[in-house]
Amino acid sequence: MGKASELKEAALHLGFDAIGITAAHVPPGASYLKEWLSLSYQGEMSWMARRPEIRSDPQQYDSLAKTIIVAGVTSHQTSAPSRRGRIAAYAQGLDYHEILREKLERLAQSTLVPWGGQFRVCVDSSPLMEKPLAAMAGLGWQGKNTLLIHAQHGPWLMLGSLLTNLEISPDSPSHDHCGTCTRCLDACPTQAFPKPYVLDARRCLAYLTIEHPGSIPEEFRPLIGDRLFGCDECLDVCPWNRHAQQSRELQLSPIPRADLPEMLAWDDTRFRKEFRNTPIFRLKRSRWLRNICIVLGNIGTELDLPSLEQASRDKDPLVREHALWGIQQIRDRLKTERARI
Ligand code: B12
Ligand code: SF4
Ligand code: SF4
Repeated sequence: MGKASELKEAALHLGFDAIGITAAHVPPGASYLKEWLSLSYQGEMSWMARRPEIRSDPQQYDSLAKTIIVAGVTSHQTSAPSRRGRIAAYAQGLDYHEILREKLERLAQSTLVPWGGQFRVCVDSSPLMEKPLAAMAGLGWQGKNTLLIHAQHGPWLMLGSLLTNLEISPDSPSHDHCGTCTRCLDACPTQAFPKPYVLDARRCLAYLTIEHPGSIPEEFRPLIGDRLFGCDECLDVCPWNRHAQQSRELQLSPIPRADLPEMLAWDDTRFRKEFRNTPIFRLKRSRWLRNICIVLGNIGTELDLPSLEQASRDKDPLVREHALWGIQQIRDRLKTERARI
């Protein structure tokens, strides 16, 4: 069996849902990164703007890299948790970074190392453009929502890579199958796509609820709806979901959560204890409570007012500000409802 086939068999054995191989070249479209940054679409993710020439060229990141093995695990969840407040599918269980990192490490130890190769594991946070590399490795194509669309798993693959100094025969790149579809562009609650295939992160609810550090601009707060963490709108509507199956990765299965008013009363120690090893942990208590206040402002009732009032006296000014907004939203709603009776 050739190296490529051996790698693929080992990857499927480890629970990866997709794997592809590409030479460590600059992916087509990488030059758009500079254009994207020049328009400030990265918002406050200043790490995205650091050394773009490295991010767009894997060999500038690791001069020994000859091959990139890109692998994915689907995060698709077919049932919705019963509690109020939605969390993006990829973040409902344990942290995918650790899950993928461990699998990639095991894949490398069982294949690349016995072949005499060196390797580097990259999951999300390394300066690489994972979607264009995955497309180059034949996993799928970058859709109009900018995500990597896999013919079977749709937009749900979470990606990770192995960079190696070995030469392994590459797969052929995939072609775009979006056709005339515009469902993701039409479904976006904030119109975050200035044009197909381009995302202005500053308008994206995933950015606003996860990456944005401070106060959330008021224009976006009602549009957040009941989203506590991330947004799956432009994934849910993709027709390439039709064959997508529930993730078989048990570590990504949804963890039961407390109700919103209960979490609003948690101190830092409790927050850390409850969310350790999950993607929510890196939000820290401040942003998590900020998000809960917005969601309660959008969907809460009179019964949620006491917990918001307590939060409006929190030691954290970000929490206080958003709690006051939430209270006002609920009161306005109650007033309108009473006027109607
Ligand atoms: C920064 C970032 C974000 C930002 C910006 C997203 C973005 N689209 O750039 C924010 C915080 C908004 C975000 C949100 C999400 N993210 Co994110 N994110 C990243 C990260 C770290 C870098 C992405 C990047 O390089 N962006 C820069 C832009 C320029 O790159 P690009 O989107 O590939 O750009 C291409 C096109 O836009 C096009 N293009 C750009 N300009 C132009 C101009 C013209 C004229 C044309 C024609 C084309 C064009 O060409 C570019 C190259 O192909 C990657 C991990 C990684 N290291 O790659 C994860 C990653 C992309 N995220 C991921 C996920 C899951 C999400 C969310 C689904 C999470 C959620 N449910 O809330 C959302 C989805 C939102 C969306 N529709 O993209 C996954 C995607 C997996 C997949 N199947 O595609 C990744 C790969 C993480 C991982 N390891 O799995 N993310
Ligand atoms: S994740 Fe949500 S807000 Fe962001 S681009 Fe997709 S639909 Fe729009
Ligand atoms: S919803 Fe349609 S346009 Fe958007 S990524 Fe899926 S197939 Fe492409």
